[in-house]
Amino acid sequence: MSVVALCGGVGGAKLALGLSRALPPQALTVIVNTGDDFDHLGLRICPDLDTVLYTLAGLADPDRGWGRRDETWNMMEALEGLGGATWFRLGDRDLALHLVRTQRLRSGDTLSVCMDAVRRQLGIRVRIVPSSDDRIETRVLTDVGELAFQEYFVARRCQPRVRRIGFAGADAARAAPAALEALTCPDLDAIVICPSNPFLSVDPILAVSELRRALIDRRAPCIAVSPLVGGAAVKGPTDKIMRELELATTPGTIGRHFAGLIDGLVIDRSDLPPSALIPAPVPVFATTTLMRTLEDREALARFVLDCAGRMARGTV
Ligand code: FO1
Repeated sequence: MSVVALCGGVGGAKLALGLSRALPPQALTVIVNTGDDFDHLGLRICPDLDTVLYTLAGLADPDRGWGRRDETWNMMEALEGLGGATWFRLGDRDLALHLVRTQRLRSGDTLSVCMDAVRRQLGIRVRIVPSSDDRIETRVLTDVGELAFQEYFVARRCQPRVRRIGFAGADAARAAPAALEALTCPDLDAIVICPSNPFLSVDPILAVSELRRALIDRRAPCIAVSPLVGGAAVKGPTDKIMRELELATTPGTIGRHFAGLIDGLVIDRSDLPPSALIPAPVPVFATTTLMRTLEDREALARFVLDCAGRMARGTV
């Protein structure tokens, strides 16, 4: 059994956890967005990789959606006292990961090697792989100018109106070796696009041409899970960005956004229109996609894998 999940931050990480419990963990490879990554206080920060890592290690803070549980903020307090930048909050325990990663990268490790060492150290058997070991920077063009991702997302709390989203460095970025290998392996059974923000979290992964090509030439069914519930994002600015890009906040938009790359779309029952006919280019499967509990995460994972299995057998 071999499954690949494409994943961004918190929503994607929840389904990745569900998949890790519905599968033999070593059968799952999670390819994670690196467009949010940036250098801050001399450290290399990789938010979506860390959200997936902490989630799969059972260390994620259940409320914040990023960083570690049982966190303390003494370093932040001391930094404030020294007039340092505190707009982007780094917890004391979380800091250890940024220090280890930054030291490894400076010693010549690729991001893939670094994350593989850290996930093994934390006892995680799921492979956690960046989309690329080269730098890709999500740039958000807004009504107040072009913003770096964390400036848009954290400093300005997603308030500016989005006009266009770009991924600096993506054209030259090579796919991370383990990501390309996972997507092109002969015994691949399913590809899952997790319910992350398609525009901010999935597109930077697809901007890596080798990964997009591997999806176009896929050997296994690819199922996308809509991040919308009732036409709204569960968390984050997905529906706000859709409105600002003048896109309908419906599953049809999600299906069209991934046209050519997916074979099925999983949506929440609340997004079924009265006609139940979704103008999506692929078969649509309705279920409950809101994941409140661990059981919800696993149930959605099993549902998605069942859809992929039915598509592979041609029984859809
Ligand atoms: N998000 C915030 O809204 N405020 C923060 O202070 C913040 C700090 C932070 C530190 C480490 C980390 O891995 C993620 C952090 N995030 C923070 C989340 C980050 O902005 C992510 O890029 C988003 O969650 C989008 O995926």
